[in-house]
Parts: sequence; C-alpha cells; structure tokens
Amino acid sequence: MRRSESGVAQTLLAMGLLTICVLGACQRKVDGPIATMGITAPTPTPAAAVTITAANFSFTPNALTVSVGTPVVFVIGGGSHTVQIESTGGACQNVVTTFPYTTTFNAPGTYHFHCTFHSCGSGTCDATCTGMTGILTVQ
Ligand SMILES: [Cu+2]
Repeated sequence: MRRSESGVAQTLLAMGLLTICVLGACQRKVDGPIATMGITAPTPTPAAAVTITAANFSFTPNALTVSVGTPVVFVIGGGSHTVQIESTGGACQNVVTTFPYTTTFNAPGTYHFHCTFHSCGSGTCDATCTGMTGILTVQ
C-alpha cells in the first residue's frame, strides 16, 4: 500500500515535470537585437543646451535648474570674466578662462559657480561667495 502510493506520487511528479518542460519548449526564444524583428529602438532626444552669459558683473541667469546631462554653455557677453564651478562634494573645479565653455552635469545636486575676478577668488566654491555668483540645480 505504501509502496503503491509512493509510486503514484512519483508518477505525478514525473508528469508534472514533463508538462513544465513541454510548456517551456513552446516559448519562442528571441535571439539578436530587437531591430531584426522590424522594431527600431527610439533615439533619445538630447536635452537642449542652456546658456549662461557673463556680463556686467553678473551671470544671467544666475539661478537655474536643468536635467542631468543637459549641456550648460557659459559665454561672455562683455567684460573679462572667469567661471569656477563647484563639483560634487564641494570641491572646486579648475578655473575656466576660455569661452564659450560647455559642460554637463551627470549627478543631481546643487552646484555653485562664480567669477574669480568679481567674487571669491579661486578655490572657494560655496554659498559664502558673494558678488558674481550663480547656483545651478541639477535634477
Ligand atoms: Cu567676472
């Protein structure tokens, strides 16, 4: 009696496994890129660049929000200026003296920037700077 029940259980288990294998074999496996099936992946739309103009002892705009990866272009509208940007973690990036200067921000956060001629000197990139400064929020 015990042996018979055990045999039935083993048979049911085997049938169950067989069913799973058969169903699994029915699933069509797709090899290769999706494009080979006539579907073309959409091309990501690059974010439009934003421009910050340095002139008249100020940046315009001096407070703005952009998405991660958006090109930010610093240009000189008049006078002689520099740009120094706070990098992630609060360290100062190199002073930029050649314009137009294009950069992108790949990490969300708040970035301060200033002109080393008309604000804090080189190496101070935080909210304590006054004068020709700006704040860029990246999200
Ligand atoms: Cu300046």
